[in-house]
Amino acid sequence: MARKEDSPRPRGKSTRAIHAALDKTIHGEVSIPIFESSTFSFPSAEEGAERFSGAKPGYLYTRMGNPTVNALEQTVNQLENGFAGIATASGMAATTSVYLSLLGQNEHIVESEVVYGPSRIVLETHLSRFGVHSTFVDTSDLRKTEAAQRENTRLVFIETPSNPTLSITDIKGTAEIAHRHGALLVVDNTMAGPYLQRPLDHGADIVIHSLTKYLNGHSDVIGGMIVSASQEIYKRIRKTVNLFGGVMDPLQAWLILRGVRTLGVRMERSQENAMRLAEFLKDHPKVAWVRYPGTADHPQHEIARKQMDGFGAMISFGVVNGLRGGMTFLNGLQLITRAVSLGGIESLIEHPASMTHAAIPLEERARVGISDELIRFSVGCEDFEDLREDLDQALSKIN
Ligand code: LCS
Repeated sequence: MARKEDSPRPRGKSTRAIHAALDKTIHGEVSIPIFESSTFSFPSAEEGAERFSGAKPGYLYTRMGNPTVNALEQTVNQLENGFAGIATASGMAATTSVYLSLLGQNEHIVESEVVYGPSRIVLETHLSRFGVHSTFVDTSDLRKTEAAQRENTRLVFIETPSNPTLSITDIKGTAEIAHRHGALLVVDNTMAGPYLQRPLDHGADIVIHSLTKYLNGHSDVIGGMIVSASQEIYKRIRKTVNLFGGVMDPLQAWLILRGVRTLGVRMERSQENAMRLAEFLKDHPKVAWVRYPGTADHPQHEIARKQMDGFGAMISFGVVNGLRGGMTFLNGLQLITRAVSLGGIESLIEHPASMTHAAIPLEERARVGISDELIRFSVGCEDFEDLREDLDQALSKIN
């Protein structure tokens, strides 16, 4: 159904997730077609030149834009209330494209000290080779973000909730600091997703996603997205992505579009499971501690309440007997799947210190709270009772 431009109020987020890609249809299709075409013909030589100069709209070549990929860009952009989206081959392609677009030699970035491991490693070991300077701080403390600003700071990059410690950073407060120092704020919104958190509404300039997670939701595709708040930022990043070439292909976009349509129901269901399981784990004698933004003892619970529509479906916890207890527990699970990644319809569980965050040196992991005993649990949409029973029987194996 075509969008009603004169609609008196913005559509709700579930409606947008379902309908945004189908604003314009060709034959009344209800699922977007997969445009598997690497290039697009021009009706005349003059029109080709006009499309290349930007004087006329129209597709040119799939690295620079494709209707199926564009439908996904439009959908995520509408969910994030942005100016425009740029789809990328993976979440890491989104992150590195933002770095490469907005950082140069002798320029500086302030980043959350706890982020998905590779987002940090790529700055420390690769962008550093090109003269980019980085400082990693606990951005859940705004005073630390403020103190880390330098005259050449161009970007502040936060991940909230953070992977895997689930720390929450105040987006509005961080945006004010970044802007006062002439820097842009980038938020990696992968761990919450736009159904629960829309950073641009709180003053961020750019949102990035690993679409591999909640937006796709079925653990079958890799993808990324960059949503910009303004045309100027969008144009700078679009140029870089087109030139460096880390773009998404149409089949990838179509699969993710199919996943996005159920975003609302998946988020509601997995979040409800997570809230109940966090309570269950807290009371379990074999569990040493639990971190979930929705419980009142989470150190930034009040900020989460202010800037999120819900507390999400990720839980971090430690079991008794440290690493050995954790390994016994993980090996004892029969339903919950031992695998990295998150945000799928199925529950996934992993051990960050030896898996997703293993490339960060031990002392640094310990300093920032990625302890050897931390277990990261991405709660899925299964029946609560089955998840509870599986956790319970695996925990009972720890001695
Ligand atoms: N940002 C966050 C917060 C992530 O968790 C990930 C991947 C990425 C960016 C990168 O996205 P990708 O290139 O994989 O699409 N997180 C993963 C994780 O926790 N386990 O496996 C991958």
